[in-house]
Amino acid sequence: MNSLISIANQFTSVIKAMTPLGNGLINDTYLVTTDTTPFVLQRINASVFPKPHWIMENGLKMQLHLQQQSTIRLQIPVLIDTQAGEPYYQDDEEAIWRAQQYIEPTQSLERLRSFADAEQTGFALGHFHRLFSTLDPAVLHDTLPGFHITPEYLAHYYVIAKQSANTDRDCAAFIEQHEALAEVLEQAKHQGLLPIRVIHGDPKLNNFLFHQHEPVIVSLIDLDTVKPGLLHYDIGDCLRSCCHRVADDGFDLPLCEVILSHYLAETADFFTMAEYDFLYAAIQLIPFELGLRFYTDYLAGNHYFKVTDAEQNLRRARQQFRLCRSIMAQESALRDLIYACQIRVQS
Ligand code: GN1
Ligand code: MG
Repeated sequence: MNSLISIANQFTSVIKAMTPLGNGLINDTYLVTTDTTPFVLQRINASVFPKPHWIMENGLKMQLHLQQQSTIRLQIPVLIDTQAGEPYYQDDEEAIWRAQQYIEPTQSLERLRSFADAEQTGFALGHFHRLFSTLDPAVLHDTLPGFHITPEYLAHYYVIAKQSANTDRDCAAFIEQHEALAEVLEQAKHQGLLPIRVIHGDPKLNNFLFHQHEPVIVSLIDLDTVKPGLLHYDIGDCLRSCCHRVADDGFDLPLCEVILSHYLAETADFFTMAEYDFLYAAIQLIPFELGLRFYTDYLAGNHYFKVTDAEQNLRRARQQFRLCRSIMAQESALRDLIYACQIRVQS
């Protein structure tokens, strides 16, 4: 704790308390209470992000871009300099720490409470994409190379699986049976069918901050993976987290329809025909990809995602694969739903 406090002291002189914040699986996050404004302090996981200072450089470019936008309906947390005027602090072990604005009064949800929450989530993701649709993605660093490149996760899985004795037959069979999925978005990207845009990278439900007393989203946080990519990674990730029914790992179509229609209402004027065409593929792919990532990490000894026990990543993988099965079982209804949303926003 002593050293934590000395790190927080790099950003402020008076610290009243420091408490762990959120449920992130990668970085270490703390809420720092001071005698004035509280802030969020994070240690960036350098074994995941190869060049942590790029995250800060991207953050500054995003802030500049937002200052030029006229209507912004989401607060994007502002980075806070160290007392020495630096954008981050590097400790004796070379770990990078950064501070940012704590947005309140807000709460983050693990489950959507209502269709009104679903409307908000769809709108907020669409608004984020809209705000950054005019920022050239090439000006941003790729903070996490290979992120959401499913064929690379698959190739890595096969290397790890060969060396591991812990094989889970169901997971292994599921991956083999559906490995063709891995190519779909990357192929479309390489063929130039899907445009590269600025993406959030990790828009799962608990990264949307809802107002504490009103059913309104005020912020979208966790901007480490904002970088060039496909909107489809984000749409797939948002829907896999929001529409995941925990009781049976089923995919909730009515919630999906509400999220997607509010998302598309916000993005319709720049969303291309091909982007509509690949929506189903994305919704199916991202749970497959996350299951593959969890299962590979389980086989490799749990070095990437934080775990509480050695089997947690295996359980997480099974959940994602069940969710993926549920999506595939509802393919035709989901395709109809996507088409209905498309027609609605285009008419
Ligand atoms: C990781 O650390 P957290 O929870 O924000 C992961 C996401 C996964 C998510 C699953 C950089 O995000 O891709 O969807 O866990 N982030 C990274 O809970 O790998
Ligand atoms: Mg994250």
